[in-house]
Amino acid sequence: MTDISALQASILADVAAAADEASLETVRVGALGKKGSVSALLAGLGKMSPDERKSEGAKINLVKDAVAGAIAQRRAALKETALEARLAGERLDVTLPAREQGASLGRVHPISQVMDELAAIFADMGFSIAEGPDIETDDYNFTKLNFPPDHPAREMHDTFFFEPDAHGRRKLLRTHTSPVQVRAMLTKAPPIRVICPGRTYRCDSDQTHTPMFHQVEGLVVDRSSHLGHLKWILEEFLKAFFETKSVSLRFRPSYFPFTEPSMEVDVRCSRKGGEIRFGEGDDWLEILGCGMVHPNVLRNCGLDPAEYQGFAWGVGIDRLAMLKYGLPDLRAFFEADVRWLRHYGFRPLDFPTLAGGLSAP
Ligand code: 2NL
Repeated sequence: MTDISALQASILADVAAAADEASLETVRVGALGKKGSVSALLAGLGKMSPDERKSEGAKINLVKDAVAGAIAQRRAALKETALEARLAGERLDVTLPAREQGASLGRVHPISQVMDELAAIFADMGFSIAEGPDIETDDYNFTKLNFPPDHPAREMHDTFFFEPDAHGRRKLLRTHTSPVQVRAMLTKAPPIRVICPGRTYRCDSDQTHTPMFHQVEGLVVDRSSHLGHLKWILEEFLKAFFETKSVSLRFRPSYFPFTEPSMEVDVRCSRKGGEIRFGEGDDWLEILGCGMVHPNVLRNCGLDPAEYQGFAWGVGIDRLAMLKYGLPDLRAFFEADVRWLRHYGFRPLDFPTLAGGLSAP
């Protein structure tokens, strides 16, 4: 074997043996670099006779091409292997359960938890959930709901109004979620079964009132919906929500502009040592307001009261959360104190289901 072919064989062996791109580069520099072995042969051509130079030059160039080709091939192979190894290492099984650490970091606010519980309870009874804007028109918030023009809720000191527009119309922060039900009646054909949870606003701020609070309202409209249905739904709702075998309810006559008749509902409870329990005792706690949808409201929302009737109710979510989870101070709900949330919040993956138990899955 000539020196040249021995050199070629040795370089090709080194190329084949290079285990990664870095060692391949070392082989390349050692052969084809400025001071490389093949480059040294080429540099030696200058000292040769023209004939020698011609035959040796051709041989050396063949070696150079063979080496360069082998290096390119090896580099491509190494790149592919490296990519395959990376892909194998980065493979992610998205069906694995979330890591405990991530799941234990955040907390679900009690209000969000209660909203999720309400969704689970009412979805099971065939209700859908509707949402609407926080900024409403006077028409949807008051007029369509049968509030007379001089009703006190329309005063500046009760409701947050925006500046009037060019036509003198003032938008406002909705004072209840009823406008969402108005939108439902205007856009859907009965039978209607919706619950509308969301933020609501009133100019009110003391121990038990915050300017922003949360409400859930429910609405059922059909040809023959009646108070019997309403009572059953409220009973099932309160039983499921407070996770008690039975509840007993007391309906007292009341007044709302948008219902007739209107009622306030008390739930039987016991109060011992500052703890409220439902489904037992001789005390009563006012929990919600309800009634049959006023014929004017049906008419204002495009439904013929001679054909359809319905019932509705409204309940404060914040108070529901306080009662169920024993949270003493409403104002702490909105202080965004992470220590409070860490204590009273819920684990994010423990979302409520009827089958798994609402609050203790
Ligand atoms: C309460 C009382 C109530 C309603 C809300 C309603 C909505 C429409 C039509 C008729 Cl669109 N009624 N909602 C009815 C009765 C009572 O809320 O004390 N909430 C905290």
